[in-house]
Amino acid sequence: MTRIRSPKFQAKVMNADDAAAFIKNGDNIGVSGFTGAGYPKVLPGALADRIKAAQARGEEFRVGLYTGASTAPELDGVLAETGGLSYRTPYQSDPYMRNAINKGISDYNDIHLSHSGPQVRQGFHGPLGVAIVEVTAITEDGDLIPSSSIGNNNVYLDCAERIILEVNSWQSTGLEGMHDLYYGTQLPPNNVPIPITSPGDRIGQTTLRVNPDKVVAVVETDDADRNTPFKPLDEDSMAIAGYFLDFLKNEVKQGRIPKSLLPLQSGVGNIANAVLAGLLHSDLENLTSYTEVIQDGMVDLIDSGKLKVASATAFSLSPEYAVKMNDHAAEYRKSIVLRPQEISNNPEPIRRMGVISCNGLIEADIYGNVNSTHIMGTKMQNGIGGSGDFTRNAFISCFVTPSVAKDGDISCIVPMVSHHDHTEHDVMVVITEQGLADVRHLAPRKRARVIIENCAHPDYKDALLDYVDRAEKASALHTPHLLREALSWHARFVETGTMKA
Ligand code: 0RQ
Repeated sequence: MTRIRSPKFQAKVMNADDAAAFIKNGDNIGVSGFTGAGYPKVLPGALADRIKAAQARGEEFRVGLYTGASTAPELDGVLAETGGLSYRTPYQSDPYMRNAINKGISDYNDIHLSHSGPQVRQGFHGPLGVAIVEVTAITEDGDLIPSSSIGNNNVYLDCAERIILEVNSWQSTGLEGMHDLYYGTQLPPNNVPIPITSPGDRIGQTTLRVNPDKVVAVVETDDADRNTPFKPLDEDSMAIAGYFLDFLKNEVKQGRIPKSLLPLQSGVGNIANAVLAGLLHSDLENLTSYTEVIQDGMVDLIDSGKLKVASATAFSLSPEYAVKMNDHAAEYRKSIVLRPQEISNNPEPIRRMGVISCNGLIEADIYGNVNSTHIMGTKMQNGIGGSGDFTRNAFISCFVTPSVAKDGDISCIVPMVSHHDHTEHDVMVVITEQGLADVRHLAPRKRARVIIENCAHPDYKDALLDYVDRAEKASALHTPHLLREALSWHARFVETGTMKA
């Protein structure tokens, strides 16, 4: 049966090249896609060709790209490669995109994921010319069944002047009913409380609304989502996961959180996956998750019966697990809710439900400040993503990282972070393969000792302890620092290729 059940939309079916002709130089484009899920598969390539053809004629053709979060080479990659992206927001992680950002070819506005939709809706970013949104199907009534991510799709569909839909028959029809689209949120001063008190609460409708008069083109595809397999769990990831799980169990033992924990948020990547694997082999039960992305480990937890319900905005699955999800989506939708990112990452339910957050970092300093985004303080890696939304509002906020990077030449625990994403006021627990620092009740001087003793790599421990000893002797301030020396660790790496003295 056709996925385009409304005759009104069938009349607008065309190929990707013809659809791309609706995009003009200078447009801001709001595109679906969150990690490797639910991004348009064929339109970006057709747009890239259009940009390259204009460049060959010596004409300017540049567009601004708005997404849910990072996407895939078929979207960020092909467009960034042309040099035709004037602006990019929010999170990205594509090598070509990163290069365009760090070379100053594309302006990057690294805003919190929960802010990105409302800011577009409010008009802070100017008009949105085009929305390009992948959907699973279009109903008889002209409603859109979302695909493997929602991200900012509701906002882009509401705000764009022109809309191009990609109907992807690779996406499972079993996804119908898994999504929860909340249209109650309005902009200030008309906001009302978001009625979520438990991760599985459904508060909206299962389809995306769209004004059919704004739809200029419908394109069909059957290309698969692009997801990368997870690396096999290494020793360091397993050690980090072990410390995190021991910490959670002790919180339960102390009576600070319930036996079923509190809703868990887990960042992307291998350490996060190791944490989920650790939960699978633990005796914890009746778990819930209020997070951004559903990873392989969460699917395993659902299969085992340990995870009762997971709320997110997207899947971030390996190819093997994406196929499994496609085959069994109708069953998984009993325990998975996909929401717009302005809801999945909204501070209000995160704070209300007391989420336990766990995210990766690039470096943490001895006082608990965290840099999640900038290599050596200047080069953009990916972006803040949802880490700020969750960390700032979590009941317990945790960060995980190997203690060293680049084969030990860089210590991820430093005297002072070279860029600030999460302040000491928001960071409660830091975990490396060396151990765990719970700094919730500690003043800065005590925090420094605990972070160095528990988290720093032995190759850097003495130098860090020496730094705090001398900083404390030199000044009796609340947060002792030797300012001239604080960032010299980074300078040393830039000059010599290692932070080792
Ligand atoms: O470099 O790629 O050249 O090998 O940084 O580091 O160890 O592979 O770590 O993939 O877990 O990413 C913070 C970037 C960690 C991620 C970050 C180098 C290292 C490597 C990547 P190479 P790893 P991960 C929900 C939450 C922000 C968004 C977020 C992230 C590369 O977790 O983007 O949390 N977080 N979202 O060698 C210099 C250091 C370094 C360093 C690592 N101290 N100095 N280089 N590297 N530490 C998800 C979403 O929002 C969708």
